[in-house]
Amino acid sequence: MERLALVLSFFFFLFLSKFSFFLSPPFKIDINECSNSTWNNCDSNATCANTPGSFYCTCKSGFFGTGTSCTDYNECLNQGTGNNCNIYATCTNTPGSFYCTCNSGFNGTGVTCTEYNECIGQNGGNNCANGTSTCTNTPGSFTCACNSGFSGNGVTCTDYNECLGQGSDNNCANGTSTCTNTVGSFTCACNSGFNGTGVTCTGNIIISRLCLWDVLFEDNLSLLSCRCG
Ligand SMILES: [Ca+2]
Ligand SMILES: [Ca+2]
Ligand SMILES: [Ca+2]
Repeated sequence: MERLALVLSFFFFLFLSKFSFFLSPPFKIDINECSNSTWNNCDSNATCANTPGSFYCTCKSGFFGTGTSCTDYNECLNQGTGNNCNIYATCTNTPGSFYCTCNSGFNGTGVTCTEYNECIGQNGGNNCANGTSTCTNTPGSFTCACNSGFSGNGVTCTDYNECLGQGSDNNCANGTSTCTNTVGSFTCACNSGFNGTGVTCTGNIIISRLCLWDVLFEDNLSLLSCRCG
């Protein structure tokens, strides 16, 4: 009988030692390992959860791993859940998260980015030459081009002298009119003795016998300026 009591006592002790965490004091008090970082081995980027007799670790949002070791997701490389940055934004990775910044030429939160029109002076506007060039809006930027009659890079534009005979820069009547350069353009005026727009000039010539003699025998070209009369 004493032997049976001894065996029962042994098994009762074994039961208490194995399953006492289910019981309330005074049998055994559960230690909350999560209440002190030195009592658990969770990563600094993990959340500790206490359980009866133990604990477990779960990596925080933005991290992956076992819980005792957690690594940041680089959302900008589309790890984990990726990122929601706009196609016109730049993604920057941070520990546990990321952020989006709209690229130059765009306004917004980074998740939404709206192109703005520098040509109507928004956000500092543009640096096109004022009054002598034309601004053209482009996605994320703008371009400047000198207006007709001006030369340059669009940021600085200077008047073009069409009267210097550069190619077909002016359409003044050749030989019978005079070209005058103006800022951004030019004018043509018929020479003295000719009538017209300057682009076309008609000579008001009265050919006398003397003049005809001059034209025929001295200088054919003088017909244009012959105003004998
Ligand atoms: Ca991250
Ligand atoms: Ca733009
Ligand atoms: Ca000009």
